[in-house]
Amino acid sequence: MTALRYMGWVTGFSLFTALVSIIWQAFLTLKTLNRTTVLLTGLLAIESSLKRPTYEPAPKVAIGYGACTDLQINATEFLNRFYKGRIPKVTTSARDVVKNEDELLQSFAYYFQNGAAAERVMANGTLFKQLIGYAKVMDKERIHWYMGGNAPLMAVRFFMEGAEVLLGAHMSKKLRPLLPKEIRLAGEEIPDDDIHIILEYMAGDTWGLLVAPRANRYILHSDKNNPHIRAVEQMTNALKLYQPQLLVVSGLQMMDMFSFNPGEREKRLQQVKMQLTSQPSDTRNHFEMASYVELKLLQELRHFVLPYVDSLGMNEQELSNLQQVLTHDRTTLATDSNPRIAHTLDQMRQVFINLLEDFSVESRSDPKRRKISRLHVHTLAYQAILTTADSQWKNTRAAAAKAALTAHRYVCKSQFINPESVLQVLDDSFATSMQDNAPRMRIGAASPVPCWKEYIQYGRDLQRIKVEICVAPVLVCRVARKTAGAGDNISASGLAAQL
Ligand SMILES: *[C@@H]1O[C@H](CO)[C@@H](O)[C@H](O)[C@H]1NC(C)=O
Ligand SMILES: *[C@@H]1O[C@H](CO)[C@@H](O)[C@H](O)[C@H]1NC(C)=O
Ligand SMILES: CC(=O)N[C@H]1CO[C@H](CO)[C@@H](O)[C@@H]1O
Repeated sequence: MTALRYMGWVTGFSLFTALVSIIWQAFLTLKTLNRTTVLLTGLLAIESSLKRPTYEPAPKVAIGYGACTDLQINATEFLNRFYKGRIPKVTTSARDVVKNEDELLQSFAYYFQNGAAAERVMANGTLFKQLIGYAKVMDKERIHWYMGGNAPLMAVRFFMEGAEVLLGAHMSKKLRPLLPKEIRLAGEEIPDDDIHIILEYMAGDTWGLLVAPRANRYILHSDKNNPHIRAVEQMTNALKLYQPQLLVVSGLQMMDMFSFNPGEREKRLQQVKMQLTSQPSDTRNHFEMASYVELKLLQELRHFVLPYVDSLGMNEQELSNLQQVLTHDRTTLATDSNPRIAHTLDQMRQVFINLLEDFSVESRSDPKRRKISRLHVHTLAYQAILTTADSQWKNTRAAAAKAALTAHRYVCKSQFINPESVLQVLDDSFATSMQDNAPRMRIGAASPVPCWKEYIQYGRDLQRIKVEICVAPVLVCRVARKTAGAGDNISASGLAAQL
């Protein structure tokens, strides 16, 4: 009897604790939901400030170079079907170039388990065709064909933001109709476009014992056209008449050394330099970074491209890589896919300083050099934009907000943002540097996109430059639908807001 009563008491108690815990959970969920709604409302309000008055002419933008067809496949489904049981044991080394199946599987495994974005050259044409053949026998609904290439994707985004657009690219008859007809093309018609195989995975997708820590993609290409950036000359000609406010250079990561005879690549980059230096000073030049693995190519970019641009766009890995090249003349492989804001900001300052120092040393001998005035870094969790204070770049805060909203809309594949589909990644506040006593900024209802001004010192004689930095939280999509190409949309929407 007493035992029964005792049991009843225990059940009652556990029922009570269960109830409390449910209510507590609900309270926490509500609190997060509430915070998301607050941030979303704030970001949307800032975005709406960007509406261009109708009497203002549309900004003119030009973008090079190249185009391709993207073949998007579910990575784990593809590998489990065609490479079942062939998961490599040692996955500690990453490869720049992939020549056979074993190297492909090793290289993929490395990035997959780090959740890091990768773009690799397939130096084996036979294997590349074979992979496309495999993809074609998969269910039609399981594979997707898109227009690809940094330049066309950014071009469409600029067009959607109301800009007038000139694109420098050779394209086939099949690809051209996928581009809005209002976008002007400088380039020729070619019989076949290059294809890029995009292996996409979500956080938690598994291949054997490997688990992806976050959503990302692994891209393989074996391009015949894009490495030679053949549209450069036509574009340089078209630019003489077109005279854009913004010239964007992208797609140079396709210039892998296997596509060139010695010395040939430099000649092509010389053409890019000529295009950049022949722009009047009121045309702003932007370079969109990408995943670069070859140190020599990065060194060539430092010589032919970086000195002649005003602005750079990149993700967190590209930032680390660029910083390593500028300060230590070496490259890094996969880095932390979710770096702290303080760390990213310090790297941005370092890159900014390095570029300013290069400028102050060499601008006397080369009057065409440009002084960097804008850096945009996009990560999964936030957008950070640094601009020289009082420069031509306007709306830095709104540009960061716009980029953050674009990131969510793109990855969730939805224009409408539902607070319930959002994962909160950032805390309520962050340090602005890893240095001791660095000021902290709050992200909240009062300031969904914190901005501040600070001085950056550079050079031996410690010159100072005033910059503005804005950080916008990304409302991270819970269920990523598409990650390849997100960077192009994000960078272009940020740039469009600043013209
Ligand atoms: C290229 O790939 C094919 C098909 O997988 C393979 O038979 C061949 O050995 C590879 N070539 C090289 C040089 O690895
Ligand atoms: C790929 O397919 C598997 C199931 O076959 C699924 O669990 C996984 O989430 C899918 N990944 C992507 C990126 O769609
Ligand atoms: C969310 C978003 O803006 N996505 C766009 C990215 O760019 C492509 C074109 O390149 C558009 O089709 C998407 O709608």
